[in-house]
Amino acid sequence: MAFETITVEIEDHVALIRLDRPEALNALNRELAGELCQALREADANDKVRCIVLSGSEKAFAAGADVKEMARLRYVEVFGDNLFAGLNDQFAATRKPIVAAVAGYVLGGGCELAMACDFIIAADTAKFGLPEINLGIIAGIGGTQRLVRAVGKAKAMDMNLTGRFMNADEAERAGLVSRVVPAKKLMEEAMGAAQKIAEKSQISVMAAKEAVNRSFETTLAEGILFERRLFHSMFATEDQKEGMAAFLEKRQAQFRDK
Ligand code: CO8
Repeated sequence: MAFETITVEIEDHVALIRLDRPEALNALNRELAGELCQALREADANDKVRCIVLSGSEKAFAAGADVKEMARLRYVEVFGDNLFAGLNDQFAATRKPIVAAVAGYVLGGGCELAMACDFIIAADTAKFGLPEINLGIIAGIGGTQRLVRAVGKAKAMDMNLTGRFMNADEAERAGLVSRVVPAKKLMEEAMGAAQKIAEKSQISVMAAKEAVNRSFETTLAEGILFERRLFHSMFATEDQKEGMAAFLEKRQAQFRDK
């Protein structure tokens, strides 16, 4: 289906979803949130898609939630609508990996969206920040929670309380992003990473994602047990047999997601 605020292309098993509200630096409004949820749901359900890349433009991944839309809202409306709760829920429910490819402004809800992805590849032009504090509000799509887990309390507090921006180098040093590349190479790098993931057995990819995400929700002992059980379960798959046979026979594995 045609979307108004995002574009979706599927190429070689990778769904590339781009935020597309250039007039507002891709600010997240309710329409965009709804369309993004739908696109993620559809990509997750589409057998042709094995990995998802979420991106914006060269100027902005997204400059936050749409202040023009939010400014007039009252408590009863944001509470009643559970504003943006659906986005967090949809990211949590998506089983295929989501790679964020970000450039330019990655602010507020945009930064939170990037952090909801499985990992972030950043252009050297990326600027990360949680400037909600300047608007008399706080982060509301996970910024106070996920940033602490990504970079630790000191920087997370600094960003949440001062609203200062972090450049791509600082973000990489702090562990917020996995790679920084020249802006011109961003999409090539992100699509390349997604293609690499798409080549693997989807069963082991989804299991690895589930296991890493469990580490945020549980104790180390429980997480290690969860991982071991998933690891054991891999031996019930044909892809484990194929992956190991291919290694021993010195050939490329042909995974069939079975
Ligand atoms: N919302 C709406 N419109 C925006 C936004 C935004 N967040 N950001 C930029 N725009 C619009 C501008 O209004 C402008 O449009 P117009 O010309 O019609 O006024 C256009 O995009 C271009 O922006 P600028 O002219 O400001 O471009 P600059 O290059 O001068 O500045 C900045 C770029 C620094 C990014 C600047 O636009 C800015 O500070 N933007 C706002 C950043 C911000 O405060 N983000 C946080 C928003 S709040 C939020 O994200 C909350 C998330 C959690 C909600 C959870 C609810 C439960």
